[in-house]
Amino acid sequence: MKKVLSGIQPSGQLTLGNYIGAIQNFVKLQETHECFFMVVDLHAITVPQDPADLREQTESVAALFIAAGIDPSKASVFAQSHVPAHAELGWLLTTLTNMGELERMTQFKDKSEGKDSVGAGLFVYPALMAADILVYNADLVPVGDDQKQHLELTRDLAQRFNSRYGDYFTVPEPYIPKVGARIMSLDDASKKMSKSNPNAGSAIKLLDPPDVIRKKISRATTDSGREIKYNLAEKPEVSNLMSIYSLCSGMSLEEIEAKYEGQMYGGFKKDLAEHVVAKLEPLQTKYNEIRSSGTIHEILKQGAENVSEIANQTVRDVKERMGFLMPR
Ligand code: AQP
Repeated sequence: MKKVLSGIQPSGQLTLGNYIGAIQNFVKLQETHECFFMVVDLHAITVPQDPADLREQTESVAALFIAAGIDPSKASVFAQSHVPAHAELGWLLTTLTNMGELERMTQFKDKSEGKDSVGAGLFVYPALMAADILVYNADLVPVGDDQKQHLELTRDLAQRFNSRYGDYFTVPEPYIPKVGARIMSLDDASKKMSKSNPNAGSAIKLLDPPDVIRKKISRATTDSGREIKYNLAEKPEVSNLMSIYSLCSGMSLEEIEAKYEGQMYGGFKKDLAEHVVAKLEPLQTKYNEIRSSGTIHEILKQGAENVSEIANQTVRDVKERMGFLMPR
């Protein structure tokens, strides 16, 4: 069975972008693949995190995985920091990574832009992401469009290791959804919807109450003109809302255009809000049940136990190949 690995940072409340671009695919893939789904807490600390928030968000992301339909009896769900082999392989791979490769990463450029001081962790984080994937020799990595460049680096590092130390790592493939790979901000369609964007109106959070969702959508930026037409170049804001509409309602973009022909943005936005509310309601109900059941710690513990042996073995193999004196 092919292996799938992916993770989400507990760096804020998850957004509709994280759900559509990533989690929905996790749920599908668990039926056909051996899956590893992580809450990547070591990645989250590449930007400052309040300790209490980090703990809460880690539990919350894991609960959202389960609420969205990830079944811990089918997929291993765990916290990255509970499996120390990730950090150890991350260091080994950092030493194989060139500065120039890291400097080219657009996510680093975006996240460091305009900051007086930028942590070194943010810079080297793509090597840790490579370790997350390679430590299980994953074949497939379901991610949104924004992670494509990091995955390219992972592939390069796997190939570099294999050519220096002999064939060992599987070179993983990205699995990027055809629709929904990049949901954009509600206030600016040139930026992706992000959980850490400080402007609350920019993102629909998975746990937003219905009235908050309605308000955010009614205030979402729309392009000048009136037509409800999908045209990314000329109408990026409306096109983004149409994508969300399509993904939440199951209607095609053509059907949406036909339904709102000759109408203005108001009615379209109102209906869109109801589709988003309906999509998130069952997820929110399930989430509340899981949080009050107190089972998340046990699920994460079990998940880490399931995967630790594979991860530890990979680190032993890699160290042996690299020439470390192994303890006897
Ligand atoms: N807007 C998006 N549209 C589609 N997919 C998205 N993803 C993130 N934003 C969108 C996908 O969600 C997964 C989790 O990503 P992450 O938590 O590791 O970090 P990220 O990509 O940096 O996500 P955020 O929400 O923007 O987090 P912050 O604000 O902390 O940087 C990935 O598969 C990603 O592609």
